[in-house]
Amino acid sequence: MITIYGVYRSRALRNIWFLEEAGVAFRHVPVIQANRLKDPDAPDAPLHSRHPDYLKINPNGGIPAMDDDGFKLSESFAINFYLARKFGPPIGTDDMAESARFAQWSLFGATEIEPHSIQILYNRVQLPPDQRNEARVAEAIAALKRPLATLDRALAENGHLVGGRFTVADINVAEVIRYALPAPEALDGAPHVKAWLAACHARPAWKKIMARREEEPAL
Ligand SMILES: N[C@@H](CCC(=O)N[C@@H](CS)C(=O)NCC(=O)O)C(=O)O
Repeated sequence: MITIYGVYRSRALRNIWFLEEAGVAFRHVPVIQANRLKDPDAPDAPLHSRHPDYLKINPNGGIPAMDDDGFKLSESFAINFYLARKFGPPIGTDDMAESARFAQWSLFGATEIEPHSIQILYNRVQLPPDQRNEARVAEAIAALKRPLATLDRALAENGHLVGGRFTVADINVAEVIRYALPAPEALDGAPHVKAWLAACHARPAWKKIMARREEEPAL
């Protein structure tokens, strides 16, 4: 059985979304980010990303991680590539060219989008208000213009990134675009991205995991 380590309020959501879309039963261990705890070393602290027991699963100490009957894997996108291969279509694939396209779009998301979109999340939502910096948000919005235009052109064709259907590529890229939503103006020049993201977030699997995320203690 597959175990996913990591709370819903983390990149574990990418893997949980995949599994829900594919209808795969899994075990969930809600490892929390150590930096969200007041005292991670307290004896009653929940299992967290820097706990020695968790470092045996992911020596780098980030969430998510996966264990599939003893096969341990970290890195959210690597886990989704594994799941895509293991469970195949429609969310994954058996086809080498589609697999390569999954990697192309996911790495595009990880390298061209996430470094900027996450600055929007930090500086509009996650940092304490006195540490937020609007100049960083403006820089991020400017830096996102080119990759968002590329994504917009790709989505204009048929509303999906690979194979004309909803796949792991949509999951991985939608998850990094989501970080930009605290600055909705970032998507102003990208109508197809907006429509695609709304369709991704209208999916029953997404609604289900968002409901579970809301139930999770915010701390
Ligand atoms: N590149 C990694 C990033 C993992 C990561 O940094 N996760 C965050 C939560 S979303 C985390 O674990 N932060 C707390 C920590 O590093 O201790 C991935 O995509 O899995």
